[in-house]
Amino acid sequence: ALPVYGAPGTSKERTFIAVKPDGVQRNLVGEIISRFERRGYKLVGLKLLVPPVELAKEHYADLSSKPFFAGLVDYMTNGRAPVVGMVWEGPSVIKQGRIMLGATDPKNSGTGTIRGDFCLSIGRNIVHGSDSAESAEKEISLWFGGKGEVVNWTSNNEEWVISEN
Ligand code: IDP
Ligand code: MG
Repeated sequence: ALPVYGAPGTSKERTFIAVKPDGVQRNLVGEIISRFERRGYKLVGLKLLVPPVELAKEHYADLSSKPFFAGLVDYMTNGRAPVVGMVWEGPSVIKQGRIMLGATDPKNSGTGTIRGDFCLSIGRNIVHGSDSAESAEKEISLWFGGKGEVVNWTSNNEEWVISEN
């Protein structure tokens, strides 16, 4: 059976994308979902939550020594708005998801990317995306590890979206 984190390098590759609290507060959930849908990616996981502090700390564990870490965890977990966590599936979704997001600092994000179109500041960059196959595996397991939280389903569009010939 396909693991929750998918099969990197195949048409079943999966990534973890999240609309952060500022993106939810600014009513950009639909816009961000639409961009992934219209590209042809398939939504296989979706939840709205105020993440527990321990979840946010584990999610950003590689940044724990940074000066902005405490503020980052507070921003994600203080409940002034929830996070929308998603798992998206399709060819090269990890790399393409990052390209669709734009650079970490929106001041360096191109117009046409989510960050380049909708935000201005590195501390309020509205969206998260896994940066590698290893991160995708870790993050999908962390946010969607419960039984049945990621749904395997066949899109009737698939033959019109995915072919190598
Ligand atoms: P990414 O979100 O593009 O993968 P990372 O380097 O993994 O970028 O950083 C994770 C998140 O931490 C960023 O999206 C941003 O919200 C926050 N962050 C990164 N660098 C800074 C900073 O210098 N100041 C404040 N927040 C930062
Ligand atoms: Mg990152």
